[in-house]
Amino acid sequence: MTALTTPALVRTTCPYCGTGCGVLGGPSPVTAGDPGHPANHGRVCTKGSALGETLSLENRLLHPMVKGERTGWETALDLVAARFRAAIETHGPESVAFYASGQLLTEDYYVANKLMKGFIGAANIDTNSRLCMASSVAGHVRAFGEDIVPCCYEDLDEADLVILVGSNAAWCHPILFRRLTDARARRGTRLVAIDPRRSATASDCDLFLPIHPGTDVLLFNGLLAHLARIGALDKAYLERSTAGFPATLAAAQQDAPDVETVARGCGLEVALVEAFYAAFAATRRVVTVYSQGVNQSSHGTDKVNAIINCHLATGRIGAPGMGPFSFTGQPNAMGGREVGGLANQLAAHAGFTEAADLDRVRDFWRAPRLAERPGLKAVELFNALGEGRIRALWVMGTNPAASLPDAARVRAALESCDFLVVSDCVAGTDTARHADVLLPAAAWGEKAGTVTNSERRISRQRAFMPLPGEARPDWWMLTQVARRLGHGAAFAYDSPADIFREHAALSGFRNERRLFDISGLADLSDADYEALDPVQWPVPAGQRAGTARLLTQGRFPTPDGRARLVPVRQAAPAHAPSTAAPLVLNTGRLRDQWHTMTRTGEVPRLMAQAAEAFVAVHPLDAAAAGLREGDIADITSAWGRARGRVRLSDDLSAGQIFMPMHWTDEAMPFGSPGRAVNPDCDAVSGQPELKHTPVRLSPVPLGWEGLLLSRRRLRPENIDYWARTPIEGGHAYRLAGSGAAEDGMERALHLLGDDAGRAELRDQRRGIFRCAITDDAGRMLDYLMIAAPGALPDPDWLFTMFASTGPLDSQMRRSLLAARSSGPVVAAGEIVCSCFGIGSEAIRQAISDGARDTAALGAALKCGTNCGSCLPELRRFIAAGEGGRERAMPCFLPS
Ligand SMILES: Nc1nc2c(c(=O)[nH]1)N[C@H]1C(S)=C(S)[C@@H](COP(=O)(O)OP(=O)(O)OC[C@H]3O[C@@H](n4cnc5c(=O)[nH]c(N)nc54)[C@H](O)[C@@H]3O)O[C@H]1N2
Ligand SMILES: Nc1nc2c(c(=O)[nH]1)N[C@H]1C(S)=C(S)[C@@H](COP(=O)(O)OP(=O)(O)OC[C@H]3O[C@@H](n4cnc5c(=O)[nH]c(N)nc54)[C@H](O)[C@@H]3O)O[C@H]1N2
Ligand code: SF4
Ligand SMILES: [Mo]
Repeated sequence: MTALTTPALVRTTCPYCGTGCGVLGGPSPVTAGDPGHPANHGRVCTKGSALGETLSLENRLLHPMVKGERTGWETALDLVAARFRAAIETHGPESVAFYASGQLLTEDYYVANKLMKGFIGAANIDTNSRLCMASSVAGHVRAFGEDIVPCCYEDLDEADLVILVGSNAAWCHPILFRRLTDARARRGTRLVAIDPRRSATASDCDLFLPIHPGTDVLLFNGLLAHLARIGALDKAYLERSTAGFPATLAAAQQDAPDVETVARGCGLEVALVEAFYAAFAATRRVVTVYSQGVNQSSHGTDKVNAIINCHLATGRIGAPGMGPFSFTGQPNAMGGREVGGLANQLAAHAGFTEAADLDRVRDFWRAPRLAERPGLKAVELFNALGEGRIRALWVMGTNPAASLPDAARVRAALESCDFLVVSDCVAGTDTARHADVLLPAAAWGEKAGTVTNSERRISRQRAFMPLPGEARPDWWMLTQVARRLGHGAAFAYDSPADIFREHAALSGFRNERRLFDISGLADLSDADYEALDPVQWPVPAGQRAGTARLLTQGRFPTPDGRARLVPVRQAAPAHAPSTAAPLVLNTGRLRDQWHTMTRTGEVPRLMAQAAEAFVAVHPLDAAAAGLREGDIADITSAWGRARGRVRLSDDLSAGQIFMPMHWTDEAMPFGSPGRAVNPDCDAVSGQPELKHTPVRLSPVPLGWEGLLLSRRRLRPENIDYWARTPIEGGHAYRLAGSGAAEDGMERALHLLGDDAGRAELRDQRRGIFRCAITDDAGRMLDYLMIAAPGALPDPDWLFTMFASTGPLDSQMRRSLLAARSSGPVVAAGEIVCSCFGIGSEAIRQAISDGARDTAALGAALKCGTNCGSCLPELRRFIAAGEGGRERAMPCFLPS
């Protein structure tokens, strides 16, 4: 560890998930976990451990661009200001909008929000947090009077029962899941998963409830009714600290008169429901973790309140080891909520409903025309864009063409709108393609500011690399535009520290009730800010230390100091399956990818988990649709279409399919599920229902398939189906088409151009084609093979050959043309441990050779011994093998 704490290493924070791990960044560039950070104590997951591999400038946006032409900052900023000013003057302030991101730093976010709400004078700033945290925010506000996450990470260590609802933490918050499985090993914490899908998390929990999609409200209403029935409520707490209990219980009882009704409605065995209810009733230290299976629903806010109701009714909140705990998604999802980045919030946890709040923010900002009503929420905002009601839009730090629902419509709106500005770090994104102006943003490692994680902990992101090209931080661009719009005095910031101090001061300004208060940090000097240690809010005036746990006194930031139980009823999802669309499409994340893959999609070892977009299908549904493993399927809904490679899986029940959210047209056209996903939103939070869309599956008829390895980054637009994967030394392209193999050859050859050093093998009759292109020194540049569908060989040995930089010898050429490795090929199977590239086949072999636990697997293969993110999957292999010692399957059913 000493090597890691040399002065050259800079303490910063991981730019991925809301766990908010401390990372040491160095100039070499190296990255490692920061042993001194309280969120991770030095650990990092697969994505965090590969951060050093994402710092290349290959795909970066390095200069301002106007209509595809490079320009200077002055020209670009003048144009942005002129077009925003023109729209505001002609059509009013509500004709312009910002669409921001939980990946902005708090300082960027604060400036964007202040400019739009305080000085442009409309609240049309919304953020991708609408797709992510909006239902949790709304649920917190309904229950607590403010967007408060009461728990801290120590509660995960100290709980006796942890319920994960719609959270695949093993993949999405791996370091927090490690804390949970460590707590289980240390003190016997029991873990329950509630998810329609046997995710990596569900398969590593002690009890798994494979709930029918969208029925969480019923399950938790049933829990409340059950707790009342058996006398397990905390009457004193209810009386002293809450309001709304009788109506809430009545609603719950109407939904769930008995356990059998719940079991039927949720599609669960009665014994499973009983086991879960009994565990909750018998355990005081219960933490309920929830994430997108809860939030991304047309009734997401009700799901949140159904969960919180149970904690309030039993007083299981505000003490060690207990409470409702919404895991935040993005690195700064929480910071965005602090500054008020959502269109229905104002700033510093103030909303639009109270005149005093408006006055306070207006006075503090000295804002000439403060927005006085909420703006458009993400889905509405893009509808307005498509209808021409928004004339100028600035998208910063997010990729809505891929990540919003009904994405074909979003893409059309981006294309047709009057003026689109996109600030991003990378050049090619599905959204950037439509931009009039592209502004090059400083990336992680280059920019500085703060982020807040799931437990309200504010950590510094610090720069450890110089700004490349003409890239600039987002706060700087916004400030420059604000000055050009005539608001120079209010945006006279010279550094992130200036902005942070103002944000901290606003949080304490005439603050009588709100818990979000970091005014203790308002007088940080530049040096203090530079040295700021991770600290949990609130940090009220006169204080520098943070606060770990909130709501500890049974007092809430509501007018009467009481929490609200909210009566909720189970309702149907926005759209039910039908004969035209009989399957429910669920979407979510993979362990090794981050969102639209702009960074993780460039790292070969992170692409090893899945090379192409896929659709996980139950064998019965696949058979019904005429699909086999490895086929390509179209996924069609009433809104649009997506495409993926079929993976048979019984981790979902028949009737449900799952697609990862990560692929975009940059890596695989139609690989994003976004076009197919329905745009219905939760009525309270405005969060879209990204986890539940009725679809049908159909096979894509194929005449040929191909594999192309190339040093070049291509877009094989002339091919029906293609998917690009980075590999050592270049890129691999999976290709396929509906025509005859010969047609495939011609199309693929067209991509390669006329190169001299070419060796070919062509067999028209069998539809086989192979071609290797070398440079003058005999080194491989491109390699192409075409075969009948399903007949391509395992490509791993080819990748190895492609990675080597030496010239091809005659034996290599022969083996390339024969499409057969000269040495023995050991099929790796699906890669499980991406740190060491260990696949499922080797793991199964080691288990049948006698490995009985993850330690033995690690000793034999090294898998799981670096970042440990694959330990949940390794336990699953162990459990499935013979004589497995570590449990990874439901086991606390009543005997
Ligand atoms: N590896 C990785 N980690 C990430 C991210 C990433 O892109 N990659 N992104 C980050 C972000 S921004 C976010 S928001 C988080 C998201 O983190 P999670 O919410 O944990 O991840 P998801 O895969 O979106 O969805 C979680 C689960 O919800 C389940 N689900 C679907 N419908 C229902 C339902 O009706 N009820 C219940 N109970 N469950 C349901 C899905 O099957 C899925 O397993 O991850 C963060 N961490
Ligand atoms: N079907 C489906 N859709 C989903 C979800 C789902 O589960 N299913 N989940 C939703 C959720 S929870 C989320 S959070 C969203 C995420 O979706 P997006 O936000 O659209 O995805 P990202 O790929 O993270 O986009 C971030 C972009 O910002 C750029 N960037 C990174 N850092 C900076 C910076 O500092 N400044 C600027 N200007 N740019 C930067 C990156 O290069 C990238 O292009 O997707 C949502 N969409
Ligand atoms: S769990 Fe992984 S992705 Fe999330 S913050 Fe930590 S290292 Fe980064
Ligand atoms: Mo998210």
